[in-house]
Amino acid sequence: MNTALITGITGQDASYLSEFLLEKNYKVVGIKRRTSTNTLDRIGHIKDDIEIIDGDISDASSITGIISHYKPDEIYNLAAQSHVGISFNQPSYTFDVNTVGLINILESVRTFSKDSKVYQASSSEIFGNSFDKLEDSFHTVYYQDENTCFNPNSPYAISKLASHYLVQSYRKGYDLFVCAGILHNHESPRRGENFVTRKITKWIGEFSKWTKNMERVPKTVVGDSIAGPNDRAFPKLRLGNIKAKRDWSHSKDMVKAMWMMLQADEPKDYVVGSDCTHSVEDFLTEAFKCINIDSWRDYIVIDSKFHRPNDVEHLCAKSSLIRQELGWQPEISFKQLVQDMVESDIKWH
Ligand code: NAP
Ligand code: F7E
Repeated sequence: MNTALITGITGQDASYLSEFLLEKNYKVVGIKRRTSTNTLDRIGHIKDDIEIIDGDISDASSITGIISHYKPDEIYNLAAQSHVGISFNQPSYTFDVNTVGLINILESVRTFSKDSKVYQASSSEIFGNSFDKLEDSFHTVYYQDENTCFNPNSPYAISKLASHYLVQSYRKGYDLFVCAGILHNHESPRRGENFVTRKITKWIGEFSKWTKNMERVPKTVVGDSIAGPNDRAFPKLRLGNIKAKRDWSHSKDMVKAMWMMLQADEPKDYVVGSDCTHSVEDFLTEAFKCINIDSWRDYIVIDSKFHRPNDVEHLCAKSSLIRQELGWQPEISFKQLVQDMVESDIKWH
């Protein structure tokens, strides 16, 4: 039985990856950091099938102890301060977790467990606003692939780019099986509530509950709220840059790519995504359609609080390399993803 060690076991991707690896009969060991409240919600249904151990990737002794003890066949480094907006306010912490954390893992592998294969969660954010261009007589497509220049513009992106180069350095320098997946955005009903997609679907879930027994959906505005019957009001959804475009996939599809990269003959870095891009406005259109509202602009407010000092305006993967070389294919469309998230948030509230 193969052993897989997953850092960030309480996160979105780790929950789907754990389900995927358990199906494949792996022994799954997950590292969970110390928190004052319970963070096992996403893996509650499988927690008895996983070995969960306390640890923090920013603490070298903690990671060395774990890796030298388990000598795992595969290590998936998913732990991160993963919020781009927050990284502007917490840059050193972001580096401690996202960059120093990886050094702790790679040093432990190099010293105590040279045969462990390591997957590093890189990010399309490392491209920043850089893209390549494909033109034919009908379309112009702006995309990022393995040859696109890196141009990171947030502390998060810079911490992930430093880690990306660390992967290449340890692979070349020490002949370790280490690879990085440059994953574009991926979401699910388990997505953290302060990322834009989940923020939208969670609001829709709460709004649907509020309007449940009303004859028609209200849209009269009083200040920044929507006025309902009997003087009741519901706050509008507050958002930042809704023109930004992202390549959104389902997390379930992405965790398969992570595993495939560790089954390859050679360690290599790949760009992964759906190869389609949508704006936050498109996401709003699709999500509000699920509750039969076309005029979503009546229900939102643009709030400068959610604007970033620097934002990435356009991300779109060109993931032909992983599709050709490893046979990876996404199965869940953008529309299905949005529906899955809205339905789940309506059920939940
Ligand atoms: P997520 O839901 O935010 O999960 C991050 C996990 O890291 C959580 O379990 C968190 O624990 C844990 N963590 C944070 N600091 C830690 C520390 N010091 N030691 C140990 N664990 C720590 O992120 P995700 O969406 O699943 O993403 C997984 C990885 O892929 C991340 O590295 C992210 O940066 C990267 N990535 C994500 C996307 C995306 O669109 N989702 C795209 C590209 C790359 P708590 O539960 O206690 O907070
Ligand atoms: O923002 C805009 C925001 O925070 C998407 C992480 O998983 O993917 C994720 O990073 C876009 C940005 O994700 C709000 O300005 C508008 O343009 O959902 P997000 P992200 O920054 O793309 C990458 C690939 C990762 O690696 C990261 O770990 O939406 N936006 N209004 C907003 N964003 C948020 N969070 N909240 C708003 O109210």
